[in-house]
Amino acid sequence: MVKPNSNLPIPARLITIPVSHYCEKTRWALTRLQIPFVEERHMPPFHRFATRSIVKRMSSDDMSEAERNLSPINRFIGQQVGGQSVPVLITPAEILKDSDEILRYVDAIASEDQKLYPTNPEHRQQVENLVKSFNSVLGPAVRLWAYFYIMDRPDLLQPLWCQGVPWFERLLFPMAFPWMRSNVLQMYNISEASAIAAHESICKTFEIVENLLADGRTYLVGDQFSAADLTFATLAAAVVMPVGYGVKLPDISELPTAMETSIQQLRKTVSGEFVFRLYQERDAI
Ligand SMILES: N[C@@H](CCC(=O)N[C@@H](CS)C(=O)NCC(=O)O)C(=O)O
Repeated sequence: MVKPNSNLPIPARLITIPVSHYCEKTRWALTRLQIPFVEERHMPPFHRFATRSIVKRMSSDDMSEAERNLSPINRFIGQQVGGQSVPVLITPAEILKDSDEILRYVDAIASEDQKLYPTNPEHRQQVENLVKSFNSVLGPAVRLWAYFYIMDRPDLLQPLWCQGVPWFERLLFPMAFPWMRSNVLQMYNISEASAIAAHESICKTFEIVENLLADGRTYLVGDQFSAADLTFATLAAAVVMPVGYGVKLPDISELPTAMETSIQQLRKTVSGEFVFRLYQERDAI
């Protein structure tokens, strides 16, 4: 659990699944501005119980595409539990239900030199476009690809889902895992074919980022670290496994061989090196 800065008023609550890259994005953004927050980590599916108590139960119109993919029985069970995806940030004034909303909240508090969204309209538009594409294409592709390899390795998944969660959730992992596995495979439409397509899509995004960096710039847009860099670094982290990720990741030698090989290749790309550099400079940017 991340300790709040004791000089500041009531800390916000950040509800997360430890390994989630969308949660990592918000963890980094909040830490960067030293916004006091307490991270409440949950193992899936217990995050849904945690978010249920604070977020109004969703109607079927509000269902995400992932939830629509579930079998009727799993969707029914999910609807009885209610709740929603993480991250969710509860501040004294409002509840923010999406990583993008959380970044904008952070940006509203940030001083001029720490803004994640540039004030220059042209740069801002470029950041908005990149963030949108990373959130909707890269994030889901990375998750699908990584889960394809580790969903049959509870020994690898257990620490990723359980670091810092309440002890009883950790104890329930062996019972919850088989049901969660079937849910995750359905929700994210995971198969060998979709994992191959996801990998292609990851490589395409890496090429786009490499082309942007080709002129020697330090950051993706303008000369300042922005939401585009933050979103790229965190959403791509699972395919390059940089040092400094917010939860302990396995050593890549423990991963299935095909996964390890891909990670080694992506690490050597300009975009992979960029992710490593941003993580290395994380405390200074
Ligand atoms: N649009 C959301 C996506 C968040 C998301 O997909 N969260 C995943 C974890 S990576 C999640 O909570 N999955 C479990 C669930 O939907 O219950 C955001 O950016 O906050």
